Amino acid sequence: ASAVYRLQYAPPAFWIDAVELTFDLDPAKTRVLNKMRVRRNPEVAAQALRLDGEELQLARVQVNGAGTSFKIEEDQLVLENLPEGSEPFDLEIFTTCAPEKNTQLSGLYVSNATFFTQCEAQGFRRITYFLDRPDVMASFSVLLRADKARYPVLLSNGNLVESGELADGRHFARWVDPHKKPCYLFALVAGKLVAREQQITSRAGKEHLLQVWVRPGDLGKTEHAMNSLMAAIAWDETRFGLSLDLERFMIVATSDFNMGAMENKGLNVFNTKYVLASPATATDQDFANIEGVVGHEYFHNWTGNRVTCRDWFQLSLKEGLTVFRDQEFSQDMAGSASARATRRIEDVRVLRSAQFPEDAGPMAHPVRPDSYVEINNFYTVTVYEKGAEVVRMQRTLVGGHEGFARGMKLYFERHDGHAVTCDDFAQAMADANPASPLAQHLEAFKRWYSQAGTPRVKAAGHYDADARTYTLTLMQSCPPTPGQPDKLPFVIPLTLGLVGEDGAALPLQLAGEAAAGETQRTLVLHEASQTFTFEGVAQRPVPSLLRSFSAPVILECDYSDAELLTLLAHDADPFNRWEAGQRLLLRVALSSIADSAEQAGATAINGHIPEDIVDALRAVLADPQLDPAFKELVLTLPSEVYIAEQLDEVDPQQVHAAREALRLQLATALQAQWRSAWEQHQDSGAYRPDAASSGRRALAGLALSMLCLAARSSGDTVWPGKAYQRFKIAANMTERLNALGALIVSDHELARPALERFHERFRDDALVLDKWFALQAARPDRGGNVLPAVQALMQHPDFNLKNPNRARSLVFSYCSANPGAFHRRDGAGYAFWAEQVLALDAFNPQVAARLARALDRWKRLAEPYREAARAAIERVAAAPKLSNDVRELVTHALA
Ligand code: HT7
Ligand code: ZN
Repeated sequence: ASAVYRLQYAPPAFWIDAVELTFDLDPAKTRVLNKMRVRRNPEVAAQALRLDGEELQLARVQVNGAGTSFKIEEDQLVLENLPEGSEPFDLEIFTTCAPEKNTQLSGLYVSNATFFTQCEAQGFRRITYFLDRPDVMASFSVLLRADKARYPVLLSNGNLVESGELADGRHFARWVDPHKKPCYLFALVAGKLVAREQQITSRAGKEHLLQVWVRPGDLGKTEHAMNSLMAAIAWDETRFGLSLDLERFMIVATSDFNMGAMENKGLNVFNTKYVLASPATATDQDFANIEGVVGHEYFHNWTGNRVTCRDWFQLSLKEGLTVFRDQEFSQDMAGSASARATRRIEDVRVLRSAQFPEDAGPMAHPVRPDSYVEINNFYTVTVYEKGAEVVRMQRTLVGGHEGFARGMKLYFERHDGHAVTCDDFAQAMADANPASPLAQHLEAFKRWYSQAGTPRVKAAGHYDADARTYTLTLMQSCPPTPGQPDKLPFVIPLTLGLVGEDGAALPLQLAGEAAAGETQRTLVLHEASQTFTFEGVAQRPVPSLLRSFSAPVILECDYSDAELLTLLAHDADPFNRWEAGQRLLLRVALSSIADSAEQAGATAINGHIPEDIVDALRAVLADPQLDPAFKELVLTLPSEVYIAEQLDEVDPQQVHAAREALRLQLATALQAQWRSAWEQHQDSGAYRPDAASSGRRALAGLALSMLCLAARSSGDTVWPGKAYQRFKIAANMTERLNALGALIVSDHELARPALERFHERFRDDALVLDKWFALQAARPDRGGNVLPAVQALMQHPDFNLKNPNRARSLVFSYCSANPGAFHRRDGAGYAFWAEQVLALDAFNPQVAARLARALDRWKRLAEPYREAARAAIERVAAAPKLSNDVRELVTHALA
């Protein structure tokens, strides 16, 4: 397949104003009658109508009620003899498809005897012939007909306008969507489902019916999803004045889904993982994820559905903005300033451990890509998470909440009901805030959309004690990325403070300014190098730069350990307090790796965190003023991926060994504090998933695993015994999994019976079984034992590669979340990866392509890993039959 280019965008030659779809649902052969009201686009030269279609059986085509000539060219139905002029005409197409054979889970498919659709990005063409592009927006009317006993519930977008009985035990339902939409937002669901219902009245006084549809046994696990939906609706009304524009809003859960969820208008389809939760079966993380994903999909109702993308290159227009909105929502739901900061740290951790590597690898692409072969490969952390940071920077550059709200208002005034571009969004933000730095630097700011790669900002400060000035020079650069050897400067909002050695927040007064007494401000970098001089600086400051991670950049600053310890102890910005701790630990990890590299072949690495750093971490752990969630983050070492990102050549085993050694040192050195942390943060009362309670459980969980780890080296059996006991009597899944994880991480013999009990108890709960598989795939490797265990689990009766959640729980957990076990010197992990990519690709290319990304960064691996990784990728590339999805990725990887 060939690439599509952003600059080749051309408006459609025809519009489809309205579509009436009739489905006769049958798993083996579903019949689809598609009646469209079509007209020529007067702004485009006359040409043939080319409709997209994939794996469809075509039975009939009629124009204005009469047969017509047509051609099939590749995956398009081509109609040349259409009425001329601007009058609309009726085009009727009758096709069939086979939902039960649809293993790709794109288009119309069957899961657990229920019909579902997934149309984004290009799944609608697998249902009927259509102009499958987001800038063609039509009114949809949908008639569903099916056997009533097997499919008692028939759902589609919009309002149910009619339903009733038909002959032969069949029934029907007609749904009309009051809003025009692109076909990627179409959905239908039919099966045996039940709903939790909630009637709400909006602030505007309108009544709405909310429904969460699930399989009958799952109704008891829908309360949190419903609460999250109600909270999201209220939040969007309060925060942005955006209300629900439908009488009915439905969420439906399916256990077979390629991604997390889908924002179809009024009928969101969700992976069960992001709907179902009970204290006994879901962790705090699951509860938080549900809140975030329910919010995300709901927020798309405005950012994505009311205003949609002109073409798929603009994907971040809806995804970056909606991730930003869901992150803000989750922060607001977290409550306290400290809990908000914790959420921010968590989001930045994802960005740095997933997006930064993407931006530095073969798949690096701008937030608004310039070309693609398979659009599904561009649902990436760059488009989503970096895209959200680009929106966040715009908020900073228009002065915060109020300026941003003004920009959003103008964006909707200008573009409601239209398909637009990332430029349109930034333009609205700037126009609504004409005096802002965003408006001043708009063209340069938009390089965040067009240039790939993570910028580096090098900071150098100089304090002149006599003049009481502090001069800060900031230099930016960005490494080359595929197809973009040279970069122009970015516009970087850099929020900073100056911290005195005594911990005081120093005033920030730039040369020539009147004293305002502010202790935090945002500088706007827009040149390759800029110097700022602060006056009236009474003592030597430690610069606290990039507070709250004000831009997605790598900040290089030659901090001494003492300076970082000052920030860790005193910075008023919780993000930078955490960051200082991470910098200290990263530095130690990197020097251990360098030492072990010098003693070639060394496998045992001793943790050597200097005593003053251990003391500082001890102080954090023991500080009664600090939130438990924050402590847990500070005491968690940088991930192996993040450590590896700092190296030019990576020996994953060395990275793993270095991190393990530091963990063991922290476990042992802080035993007394871990003990108190465990004792002080025991749950009492009913389970609540709020940020404060989750934070306590997170710290208790980390403490328990550290205590078990320390016990492992001392031979003590008390803590593993306690962990096993807690595992057995745990009051909720978070505690149970934390206890089980502590036994697994310390490789204690009690892990085996615990895993057996866990399986026995939860064997009928698919989402909990996923955790059971994931735990075993991500366990620490001892002498190469994880790969054979994973291979054995592939034969387990509960394993099923065809179910994406199960595949992710075992195969992805091993290949992507367990570097110490995956990167084997014998290359067997990579051979397993190649086998699984090919096996998945035969029936579900989207999922296969996700797994294919696990070896993106192979070129940085040291030998013997690099050669083995290359061989595995080449093996995939040489497969006789490969999807476009996987082909595009391996081609980039080998380029
Ligand atoms: N907008 C949704 C994207 C999505 C998707 C894309 C490709 C293939 C399958 C998919 N399922 C959902 C999800 C979201 O960002 O809200
Ligand atoms: Zn989204």
